[in-house]
Amino acid sequence: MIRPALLLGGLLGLLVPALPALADAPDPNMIYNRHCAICHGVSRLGGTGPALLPDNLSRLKHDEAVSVIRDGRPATQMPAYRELLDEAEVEALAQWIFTPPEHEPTWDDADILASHEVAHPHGSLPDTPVFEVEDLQNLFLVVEIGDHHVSLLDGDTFERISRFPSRYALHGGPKYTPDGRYVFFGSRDGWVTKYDIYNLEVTAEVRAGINMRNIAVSADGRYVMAANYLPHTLVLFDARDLELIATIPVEGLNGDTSRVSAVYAAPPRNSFVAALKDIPEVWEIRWPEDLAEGDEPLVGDFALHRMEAPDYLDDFFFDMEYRYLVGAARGGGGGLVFDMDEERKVADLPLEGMPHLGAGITWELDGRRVMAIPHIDKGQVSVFDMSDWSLVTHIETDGPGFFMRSHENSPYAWVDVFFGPHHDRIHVIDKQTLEIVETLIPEPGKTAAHVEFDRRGETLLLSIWDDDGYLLKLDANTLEELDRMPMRKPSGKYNVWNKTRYEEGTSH
Ligand code: DHE
Repeated sequence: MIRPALLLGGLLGLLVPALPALADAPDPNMIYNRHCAICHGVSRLGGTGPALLPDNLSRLKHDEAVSVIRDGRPATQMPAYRELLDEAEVEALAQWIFTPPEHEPTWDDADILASHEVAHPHGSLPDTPVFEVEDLQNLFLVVEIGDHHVSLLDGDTFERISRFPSRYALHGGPKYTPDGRYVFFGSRDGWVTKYDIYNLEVTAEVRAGINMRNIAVSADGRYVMAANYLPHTLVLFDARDLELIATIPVEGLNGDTSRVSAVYAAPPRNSFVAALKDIPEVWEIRWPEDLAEGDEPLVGDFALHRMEAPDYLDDFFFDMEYRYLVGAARGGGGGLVFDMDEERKVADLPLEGMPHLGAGITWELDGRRVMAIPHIDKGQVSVFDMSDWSLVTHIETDGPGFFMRSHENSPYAWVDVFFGPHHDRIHVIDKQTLEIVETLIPEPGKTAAHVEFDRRGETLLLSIWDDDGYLLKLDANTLEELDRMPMRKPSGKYNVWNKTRYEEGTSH
């Protein structure tokens, strides 16, 4: 059984203190308190603006930080400070936000509870959608990271039904309830947002941590689990109004605490499975199966099962039955297959470098099931036979890739070339011959990445990953261009049907 929420704050220890400011040099701490703290929060933890801590800013380059402080960020509440701060002050501030704070910040149950807001209690909004579409299961959500918005599209007409602001820097796939009515978003800063698609309204929000990786929703749609890097916790919520059920401190059998790389729902097992970055264990948390509709879930209803893993495992891919997990060993030590029923390693996979297992997909090839995964540091897609985990082939690509996608009804698998000089290319792989049959360059110089199919696998959307980007709509069979839909740096797209049915061509 999980212990009731324990907090790690006091145990986390100190980080390297910031260097004292030189005489006459601008004092970024003072500048921050005067100009920034009101939005970005005391201790840089975030408020209406994002948290300004090095780990939360890992995707922002120093020069971008300078220009955001100086010139502001269009379409957000971040104003330009060029009139108020001189160049040296802007520079000092930009450097300082990338410096670890003197004391590692904490986020405990009191903080979680204080952040919790319910705009529309569960069941208080009408059950009939406020818009008309042919098929509610064929909707798409598109995350636009350029100005932190989300668009809702009709998957038949591809008309935009709504566009609404999101928390800063959503990451990972939004997770739908099984009926597709509600969706939960997770932000890098730890915010979990519940959105009612039928009413086009945010219904509840809560901040689960300071630096969060992703969220998962139980197969029955009743629980949401958040995975944090900081603090070292998993946080469990009641999905109805995002009420806190428990904070689970992640501490290994050896006494070390660990960041959580990601948490996944494993529907056939009625459990959440967590990948732990710093301890060689896999955690499984079973949700209660027999709770009546109106019953309040209690901490004791959830069972934590720790499995000792043969290595530090990061980033998971699961077989369709959720018996086996494929994990990447820490530090590029290859991949391995772990049997969660027998709690033992059953195979090593020849995966050097950094496979992106979370982006893996599967399909049938000559009567056997294969899985394919791209690599973040190598121009290669690796294909394995899942019956005996033998290598089928490595498909050479034009550079390291991030995302793969296909659909049961599509003959093709798509992989981008996210990194390196050829990031504007996207490969189309024939799922039977395992050969690249087409390489598209939709917009020379601009990253083309992340594909999502409509529920039937007939039409697909591809992101042109740019502030002035767009979604390219293509015929999934002929690859003919059908439309371009302007979007602000569209990243992931998520079709309700494909996601709620755990379609084989999509990441889970
Ligand atoms: Fe992601 C999913 C980890 C960087 C965009 N990313 C995921 C998931 C994990 C993960 C574990 C699956 C969680 C889920 O969907 O619930 N991502 C990581 C990293 O470790 C990495 C390499 C480094 C990091 O900073 O965290 C990383 N990811 C990025 C980016 O830089 C991307 C391109 C832009 C961004 O928004 O930060 C990015 N990651 C995405 C997207 C998904 C994702 C769009 C969902 C893909 C899907 O189709 O489901």
